[in-house]
Amino acid sequence: MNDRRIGRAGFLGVLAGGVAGIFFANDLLDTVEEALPRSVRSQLPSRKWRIYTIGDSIPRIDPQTYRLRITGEVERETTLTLADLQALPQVVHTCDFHCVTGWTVDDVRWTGVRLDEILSVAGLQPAGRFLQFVSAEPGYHDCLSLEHARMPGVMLALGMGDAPLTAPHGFASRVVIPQMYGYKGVKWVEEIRVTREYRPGYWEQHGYDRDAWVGRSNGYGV
Ligand SMILES: Nc1nc2c(c(=O)[nH]1)N[C@H]1C(S)=C(S)[C@@H](COP(=O)(O)O)O[C@H]1N2
Ligand SMILES: [Mo]
Repeated sequence: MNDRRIGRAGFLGVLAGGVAGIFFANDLLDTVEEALPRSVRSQLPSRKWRIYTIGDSIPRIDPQTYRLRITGEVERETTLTLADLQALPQVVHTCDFHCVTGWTVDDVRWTGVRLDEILSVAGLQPAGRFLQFVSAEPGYHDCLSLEHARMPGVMLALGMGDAPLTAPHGFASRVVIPQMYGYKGVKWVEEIRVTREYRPGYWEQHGYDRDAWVGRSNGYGV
């Protein structure tokens, strides 16, 4: 597989091969959109979420038993409950959301916790340079440098709009990186591993860029 420029067909081909779940909110509208040339489609008003999983069901996480583990290059491996996360300083950030396959949702209001706040609970070791986010969905994970984890708006989101995340959108927590495509934003996060080396994420193992800059990666503009 071409490792730099994978078109929409390539992405969907991989999805089909991996029996991924795509749940369309409105199949008819999608079909119409798909039939249009990309140049026209990109001018349509926005638009709606597609819910993605790599498995065949949506993980259902119990708020009472949910735990986030902070492991690896930290001073103390730490386990946080949802209440612990909610007790950390909360931030709000509104930004557009872009999937690399070409769909966008405008003005998403995320609420959550900056990654540095979470790391400060466990204490970073100097050798730690990357954060690997591991999903409760088996097989899905991604990785981010500490430098990129400190960009504006980057957070572990607990809420979308005025409400907690819904299960399809990643309850209890998901990664938000406004500057990068959606595949970097792991849903159903249950572990943050601080690592010395970059560990390529699920889509990166299928040829996608590790730094998924919106508009500059994978041959897509927005
Ligand atoms: N665990 C997990 N996280 C994931 C995915 C996934 O399949 N599994 N898909 C990613 C991709 S490609 C996108 S575009 C967004 C989609 O977010 P949504 O499902 O809330 O619309 O989730 C990202 N996070
Ligand atoms: Mo995506």
